[in-house]
Amino acid sequence: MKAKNSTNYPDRILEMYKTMTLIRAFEEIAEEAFDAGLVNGSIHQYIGEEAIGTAVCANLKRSDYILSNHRGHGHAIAKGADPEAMMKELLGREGGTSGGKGGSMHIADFSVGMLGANGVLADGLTMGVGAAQALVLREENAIVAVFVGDGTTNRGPFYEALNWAMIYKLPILFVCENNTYASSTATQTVTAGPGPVARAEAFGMPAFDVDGNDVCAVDEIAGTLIEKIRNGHGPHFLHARTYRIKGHISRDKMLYRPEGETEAHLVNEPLLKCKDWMIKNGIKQKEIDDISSMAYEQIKEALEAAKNAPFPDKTLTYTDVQDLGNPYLGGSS
Ligand SMILES: Cc1ncc(C[n+]2csc(CCOP(=O)(O)OP(=O)(O)O)c2C)c(N)n1
Ligand SMILES: [Mg+2]
Repeated sequence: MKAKNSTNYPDRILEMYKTMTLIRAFEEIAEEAFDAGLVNGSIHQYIGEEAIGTAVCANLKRSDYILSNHRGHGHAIAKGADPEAMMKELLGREGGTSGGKGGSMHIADFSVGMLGANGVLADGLTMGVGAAQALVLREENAIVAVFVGDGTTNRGPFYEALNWAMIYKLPILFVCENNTYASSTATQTVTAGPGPVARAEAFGMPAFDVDGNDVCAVDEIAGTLIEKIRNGHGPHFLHARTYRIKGHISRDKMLYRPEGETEAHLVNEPLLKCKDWMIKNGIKQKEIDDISSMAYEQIKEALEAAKNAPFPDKTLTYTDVQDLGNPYLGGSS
């Protein structure tokens, strides 16, 4: 691992390590809550992929926007969403980021520019393009980053989004998180051609590849690309190689994986890599351990607060639902 410049390192690495640890703690404790029957639906954990969301968002401003996907907890935390409100959302409680009515795949916090997680693969891409188009029309000086899984690059909207973004030269960064799998399928076995970078380049989009487990490497390339986007150079594409350490959803026993594969990847996982870097660069073990304890403490408290929060009042069932009516069926338009 190599840090991009010496000016504010290692403070910057420590900050990113804090965020990564908070995400890890959130995902592990969310799984405990799920196993205890406190979470409806399913949860898709970001364990092993923390460096990507963390380092990309470290280069964004609060006034910038992100669009996420079904594996969105890490993106939300990295963009500054409140983990306690997120935990309440997972448990369907009052005070959740979406009032406790959306759950894991509908976490959004507009106050920090997190425009939403999303259960429909690739919809974040097209919505991200819409958001970037809106920024241009409103002459707002901000950019959008969209996170997309490797498997999702085989869906049609991926191509529509890249095409539109290039045609209108929109201020958007596409971040492909290649965690090797799409549910139970090894993505490479269902993906023609050389991969996502070549696909983005086919649209004339500058596209780059990075070790997604190396928070410094992601920080450096994301910083460069985001600056280019801010300076009016249009869409860019970042392909981050990583590995989904856990199952597709928390219940997934991963019977489709070759024996020993997960273990082989653990030596490369981003928190471990970052810890190695910090030790080699003079940060004391105690400081690292304290960051970790504080993160787990914070998330445990978030879970307690969520457990103690009431469910949303049933009179709110039909609020926050977009229903503009259908003029042809007698509704208002
Ligand atoms: C349009 C659509 N098709 C299928 C699914 C079911 N599904 C949810 S996640 C997933 C795999 C996604 O893989 P990838 O894009 O690599 O993201 P990852 O889960 O690895 O982060 C599938 C097929 C869905 N949610 N939406
Ligand atoms: Mg994947």
